[in-house]
Amino acid sequence: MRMYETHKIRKTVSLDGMWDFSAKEKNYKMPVPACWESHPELLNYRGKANYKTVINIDKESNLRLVFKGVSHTTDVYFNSSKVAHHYNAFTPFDVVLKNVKAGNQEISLDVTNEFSEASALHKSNDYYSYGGITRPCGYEILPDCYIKNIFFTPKKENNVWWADIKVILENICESEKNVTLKVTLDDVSLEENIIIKANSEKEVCFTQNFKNVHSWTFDDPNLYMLNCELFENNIVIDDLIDRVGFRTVEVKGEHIVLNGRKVFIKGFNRHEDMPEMGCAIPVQMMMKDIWLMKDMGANSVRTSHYPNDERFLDLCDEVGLLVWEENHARGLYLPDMQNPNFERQCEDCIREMIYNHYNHPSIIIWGILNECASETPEGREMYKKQYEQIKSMDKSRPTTSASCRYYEDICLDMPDIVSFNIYSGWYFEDPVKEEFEKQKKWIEENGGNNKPFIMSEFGGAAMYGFRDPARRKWSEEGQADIINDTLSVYLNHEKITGTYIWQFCDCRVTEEGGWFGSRACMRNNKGIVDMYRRPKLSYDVVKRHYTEKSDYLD
Ligand code: ADA
Repeated sequence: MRMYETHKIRKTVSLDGMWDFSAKEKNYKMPVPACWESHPELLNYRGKANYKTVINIDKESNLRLVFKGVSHTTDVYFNSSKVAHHYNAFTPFDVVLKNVKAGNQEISLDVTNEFSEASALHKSNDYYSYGGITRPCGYEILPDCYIKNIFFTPKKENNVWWADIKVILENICESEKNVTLKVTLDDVSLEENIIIKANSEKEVCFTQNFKNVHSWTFDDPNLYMLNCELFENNIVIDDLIDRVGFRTVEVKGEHIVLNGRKVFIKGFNRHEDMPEMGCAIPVQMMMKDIWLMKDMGANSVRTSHYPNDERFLDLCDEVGLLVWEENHARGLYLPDMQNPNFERQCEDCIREMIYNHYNHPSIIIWGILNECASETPEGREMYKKQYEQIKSMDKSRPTTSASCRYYEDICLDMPDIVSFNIYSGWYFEDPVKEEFEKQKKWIEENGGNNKPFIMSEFGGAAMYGFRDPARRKWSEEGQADIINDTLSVYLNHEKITGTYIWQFCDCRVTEEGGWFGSRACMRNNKGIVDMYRRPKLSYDVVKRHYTEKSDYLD
């Protein structure tokens, strides 16, 4: 499920493989993880389906079922009893089942990718909501008392690295437990004896310095294994290993500061999408995307518009690609935000995103609510709640939101970083610099002054292979011109601290909802590479600009 071993003690079993699958009153075998749209009879299927598999447990045990992503809504059954309901394709969830008897056990998932009022975030949109168990899944055998999670927060004091380490333990049995927690990182080992009441959770906190570690930076991404082990009567009963890095990210005036140095973010927006595979992207293709982005000189990726596969985040940690990760919400107007499920579904998404992704050093920004109703007082309340929720879970990273509510946004005082999506040369006719400066002046007068500013989306569409000496819109030449004109201004403007090109690769869009009118071939064609990752003419333009621009501003 991850790019490194997360347990050496706890037994973990992958459930990736072939599952029994039924949809449209037919039975199939379906690979997991995969989107069902990969099957020739389900290419456009928006509906319900069922997945089943059987596991064998050799002795009575506690089980933890783990699903890293099911698109987009599922009810999980264990031997016909419903044990979980989960909404949102893009966040992981788990189910703990106590005292499961030895023998065969059936796991069954009813899954739907349908749009209705029940789904406030997955809806007809400028990307595709696929169906299926689209990310890895598995189960674990848990002892009665186990390590539920670890939160690692690095900090630097007087030139020495420190970290706050919070470990969450859970006792799922009916009696009190007396355990010892041992945490090891590099040459440091910490230990604590803990009494934990029946059926309860306990937080164990350490603050520790680490004299011999090296910083995680995007040009030298040093990673360390954080090994937590739990002992009962001197016998190890459980473990949880996470991988961490020592880095700080701060906002200072108009700058983003990584490990004390002002950085310039050169990024791409990326959808998790590929022909044939939909959003269930294999690791080697994730890596190819990273190679391509890095080849063009990028140092960052924005996970537009939802939390990403943890393996992708692991790879970003490994190669030093900075990540803006955001909750799931794109282009929602006030009536969409007033869907009775909206607030709860956003809250769940943010909680699951931060709870699971907190330790990735590559994540330097939490984003929310891309292009939502930030121009309305009702919308402002929801932005406020979401920023507060993020800060209550993580004070160590700045927040932002990509806005398109030009001259109307009333939320610019709230995020740490102001971000705007401005499509000069595509949706906007005015010259790039004038358009930006007009908007920036307004932003500064309306709550967004003295904060870093990120150009979070800009670009234009090009159909791969449509070459046009007249350099018109939709041609590769036309796109290359837009990218050249915008990057020439944005990379050299003292008021801009980062750019995310819209977008890395072309992506499939939903057919319903009128998208066909502006999205040739049912795709958003603003990719610098097409959906097969073939470079368009603008590839070299980005590469020239991004590689010439330094990562650091000081
Ligand atoms: C918006 C939106 C993107 C995409 C883009 C476009 O800025 O945030 O998801 O739809 O517009 O291509 O128009």
